[in-house]
Amino acid sequence: MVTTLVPESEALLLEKARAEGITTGRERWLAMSPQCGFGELGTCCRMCYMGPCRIDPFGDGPQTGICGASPDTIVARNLLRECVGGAASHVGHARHVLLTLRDALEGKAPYEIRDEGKLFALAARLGLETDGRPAKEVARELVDLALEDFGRQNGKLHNWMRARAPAKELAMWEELGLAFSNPHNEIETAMHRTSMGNDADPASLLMATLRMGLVDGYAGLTLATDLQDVLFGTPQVRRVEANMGVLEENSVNLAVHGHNPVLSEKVLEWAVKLEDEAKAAGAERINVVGVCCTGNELTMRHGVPMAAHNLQSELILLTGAVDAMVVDVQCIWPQAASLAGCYDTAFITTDEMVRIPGATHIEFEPRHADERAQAIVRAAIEAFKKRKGKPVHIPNVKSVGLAGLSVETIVEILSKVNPDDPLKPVIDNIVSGKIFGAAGFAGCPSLKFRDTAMTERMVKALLRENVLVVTTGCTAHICAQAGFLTSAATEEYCGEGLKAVLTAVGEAAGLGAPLPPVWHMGSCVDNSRIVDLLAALAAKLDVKIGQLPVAGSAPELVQEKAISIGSWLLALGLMVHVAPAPRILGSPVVTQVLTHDLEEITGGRAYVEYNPEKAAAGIVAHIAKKREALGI
Ligand code: NFS
Ligand code: SF4
Repeated sequence: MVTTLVPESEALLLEKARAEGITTGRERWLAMSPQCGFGELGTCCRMCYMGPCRIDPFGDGPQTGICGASPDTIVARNLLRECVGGAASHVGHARHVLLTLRDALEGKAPYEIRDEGKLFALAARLGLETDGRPAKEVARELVDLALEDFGRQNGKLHNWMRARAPAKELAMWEELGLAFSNPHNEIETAMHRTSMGNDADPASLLMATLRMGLVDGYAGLTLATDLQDVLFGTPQVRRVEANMGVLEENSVNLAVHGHNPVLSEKVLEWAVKLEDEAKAAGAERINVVGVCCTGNELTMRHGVPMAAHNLQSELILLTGAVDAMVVDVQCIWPQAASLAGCYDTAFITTDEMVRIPGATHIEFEPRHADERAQAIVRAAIEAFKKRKGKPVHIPNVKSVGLAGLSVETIVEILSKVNPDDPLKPVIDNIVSGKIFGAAGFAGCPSLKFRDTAMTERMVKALLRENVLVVTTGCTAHICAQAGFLTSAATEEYCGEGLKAVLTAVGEAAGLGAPLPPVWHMGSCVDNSRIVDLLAALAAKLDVKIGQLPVAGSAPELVQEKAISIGSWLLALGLMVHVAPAPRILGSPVVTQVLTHDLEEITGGRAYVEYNPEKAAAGIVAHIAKKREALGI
């Protein structure tokens, strides 16, 4: 019997759903169980219409597909296609931000450069002349370099990767044939490669998977984060609130959900500008709250409350207090639109590519951003008028915490300890063992692991062992809700060494309290910030990232995007913990390579463990091994 830890706030809303005859993901998941074993093992092939083919894992039935494809081929092809799905999402996101910046520079979209410092720093890394030049001129050249990456057909190295990848790793990737030129070519080739009758060699398919991880890393995550900082500003530390209790009964509650700050920044801007209209409608104010990653974007840059992670995107609607949920791309459950229809909630889709039955569509393109954002905010005010005076069920729970820890802010905080060499105190404390190591927690909340609090228990177990934790994505929401982004968490959960370091840094930085033990570094695209931080530490020690005493974890894997981000981390040489197992176990070769042999090639290794305490212990053991190899 597993002890379930459904938070009280969620339990009440789930009960409300049952009473109202509404199903949530939980019921749909139970109805789906047991889930298909062939699917879980990755040995179901649908690449052609002689199939679908599936491999009998017990050895009695077919051991190859009708065309003779082995389970290794089938699994490796499926994995690469998952990776393509993830990379395409992030590359699409980054390209959208890029085109917005281009349009803004041409005076065609109402956005401006908010962070010239970041622009000039990036431009310098890309080899552009910056001295004494106007920001706009430099930005135009920066945009051209990024656009060139999407059109190049001469096979030359991707500009952004060349400028942003750590040198030692880039050299390794070029040697291994993992460097890429044009992300769109890679995505096309991967789909071509995996279609019926092409690549059947698991080794070559796995290399393509790692290369797709790099496409995600540099043409997706890094490009998106870099340009978002230029357009919207580099995040600064701020105090934020989290959980569904941030909704306000008497305000217009406008939830932004999805990923792209090009939309949510404008919605926030107009929510402030149109506040008087909300007041005229009888509301106290307009309360913009964040769901999932676009929530993290606004949290990091403006301190907007983090209302809900992905799994709570249904629950928050059950409160009846959300006047509008406006969504852009990725992680949006179609069910949310139907659920919104049970209340006075306006469910608004905005991207031409994301249409959901039951939703109101207000197409949002950057060129008409102001006009469309006003329409969205006004739709929320109209919905509030209908909802006003009706009972709502806002759970009385919220937590507080610090967010906004971009690499720039972390360096700024550390420079209070050592102005000349900000990273030195971290390195010294790693060497002394006070900080045993660090772990990056990214990804989603999964129904399969929420009730046993997989993420929270892993984080607690690691902090006890003096492992510092950084986090992004919906995992950051989980950590915020658990109270991990606070000074109190340092006192409560950290081992003595880590506690001492965080206390000293907190004092030096003028917080008057310890620094939190879990650092909120942003959205899922902001995993690029984590890699930047690791790259800076590795460069200082003159080692590869894979030699550092660190590991990554997607403790509650849901999305294909986690597969592509994970592939980037594996290419970088990191150990990546994941649960549940990726769909590879039906292939002895793929399983062996990803969990063992890869360590000899890039240094990376996938590690599957479903038990939170054991998973944390596995990470600690890995960190210990890395420390030993470094002689510390
Ligand atoms: Ni990341 Fe963000 Fe959340 Fe998971 Fe979805 S919002 S991009 S995929 S569910 S963390
Ligand atoms: Fe079956 Fe081969 Fe077709 Fe896949 S490609 S469905 S294994 S025949």
